[in-house]
Amino acid sequence: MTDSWWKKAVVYQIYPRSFADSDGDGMGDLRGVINHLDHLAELGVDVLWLSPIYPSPQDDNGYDISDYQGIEPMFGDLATFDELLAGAHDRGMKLIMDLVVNHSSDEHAWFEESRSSIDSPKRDWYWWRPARDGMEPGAPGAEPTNWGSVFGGPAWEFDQKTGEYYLHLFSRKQPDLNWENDEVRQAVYAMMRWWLDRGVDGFRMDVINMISKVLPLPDGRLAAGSAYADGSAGFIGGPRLHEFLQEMYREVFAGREEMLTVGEMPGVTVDEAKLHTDPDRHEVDMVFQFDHVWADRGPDPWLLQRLQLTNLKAILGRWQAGLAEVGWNSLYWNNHDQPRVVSRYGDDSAEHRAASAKMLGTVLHLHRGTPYVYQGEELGMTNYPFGGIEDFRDIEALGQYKQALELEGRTPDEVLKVLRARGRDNARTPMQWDSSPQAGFSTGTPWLAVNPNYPQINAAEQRADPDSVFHYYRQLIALRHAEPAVAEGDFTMLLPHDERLYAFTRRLGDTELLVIGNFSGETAPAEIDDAAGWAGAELVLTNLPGASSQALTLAPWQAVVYRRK
Ligand code: TEU
Repeated sequence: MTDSWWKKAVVYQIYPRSFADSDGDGMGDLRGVINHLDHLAELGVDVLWLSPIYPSPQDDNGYDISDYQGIEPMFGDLATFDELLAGAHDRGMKLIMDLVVNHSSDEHAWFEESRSSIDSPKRDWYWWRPARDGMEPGAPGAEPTNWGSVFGGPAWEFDQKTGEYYLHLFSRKQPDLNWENDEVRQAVYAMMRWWLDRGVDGFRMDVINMISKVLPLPDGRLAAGSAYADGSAGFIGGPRLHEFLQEMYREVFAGREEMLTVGEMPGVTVDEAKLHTDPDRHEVDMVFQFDHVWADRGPDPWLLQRLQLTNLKAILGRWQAGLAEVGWNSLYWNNHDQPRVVSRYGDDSAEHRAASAKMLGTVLHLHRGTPYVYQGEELGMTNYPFGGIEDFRDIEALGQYKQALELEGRTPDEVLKVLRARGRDNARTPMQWDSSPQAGFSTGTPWLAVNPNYPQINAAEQRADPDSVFHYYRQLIALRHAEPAVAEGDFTMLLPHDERLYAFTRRLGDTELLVIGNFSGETAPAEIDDAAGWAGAELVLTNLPGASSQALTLAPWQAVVYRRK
């Protein structure tokens, strides 16, 4: 889109079921979001992204949609939604919706019709296939391909009624829509236009790089010790993906220049992302890539691997360089699928939590790209102290646990260790508003337990404390708005081999910024070539003002941003 207002914007992600509960049923809702719009306006964010609020059986917390043009009753109704949209717009914030169209719910009318018979006019709207040649339909191993589902078990569900299987890359309640079918695509575009006509400002597109499948659907590679194959070569960045996104642009976005579109693309490469985000190609404004949140993942999914800072820098540096001239990056540490970054790449101990949360925010927000803040990140919220599997609610955690134990010979201990550190429920515990019971999230019993650290970590306390993570995030966001070099400047990575310091410069015209973050609990000198040239530069921002007397030697978890002209 030609008007790139989103280059200086910051997006805030709301996970509605965990944000604020206005009616005491333990589940967040739209009225709860309305009640807290001032918190978001005070933070200074430009755009709100709402995770799915459509009618849904909630098998995957709303990423299984049974009606694309309505509101889930437990979240509210369309009138409340319109009020929320107006409330955001009144405060100068835009609002984007989650678009989940790789799959629908199995309870969507489209799928119910599709599964009703082999001759249904909507049969071809989903991926129906017979059993593997010569095998008994429904028998173990007779699935049309050997693909595993992301949430454990096979990616195919046998349907008794018609004797065929349907594809579900995620849960069996999330059948994949068949984007080869023109009617499917037109139905999706019509639905998108309906929301835009209602006033929404764009979409975050769920796993949008999986909508085009390789034909015929190919078997995947089966790794030693896994029950099912990784089929991703058959559906990530498939042959018609660019064509579909360009068609969507023409059918939905052309002529609506103020929109924001961000495609969630697990496994996308830099080269592909450059094509997707080249403004002249009219696909999407930016993509979510995953390389930097997979940086602490080894070949064995059930073995925790520590982050190597040099690896993180190599990854993000590659993305910065790759999209420097053409295209645009999105920047995130957190979302509803990731553990809390302060617990993951920082230090969530009482001593270093606030400093490391601020340092991580600094490094991210000073990159070139559009930063995303996930609810609670602006407070430095941490992972939850999960015990056994009964503490988890996430379908991914439960499904993967079952598969690992039942089919892959893993022990509960080794799997739980990884789920506690990396599981998605870490991000999904209720937002911590104040120190009243249930952190002010709900007067009832929250659907997922509140983190017991809420008396120490909550919004009310941080809004009143000028040194809090909240006020530091305010400053970061304000800096992007005020300093063009943050939004527009070029990016140069420094110290690629340093295991403690993350350092880079940004330059726009005569203005140059130097950003350094200490990813360690040790004091660390930044041995950059041009150290002398930075003596006397203006210290624009630091998370540890008392520690900054020694220029370019950083205290544990310190971050500094210098500016010179
Ligand atoms: O997630 C896509 C995705 O790839 C996830 O599988 C993610 O990588 C993984 O869960 C990390 O542990 C999107 C949504 O963000 C997620 O919440 C949904 O469950 C999923 O799509 C299906 O809609």
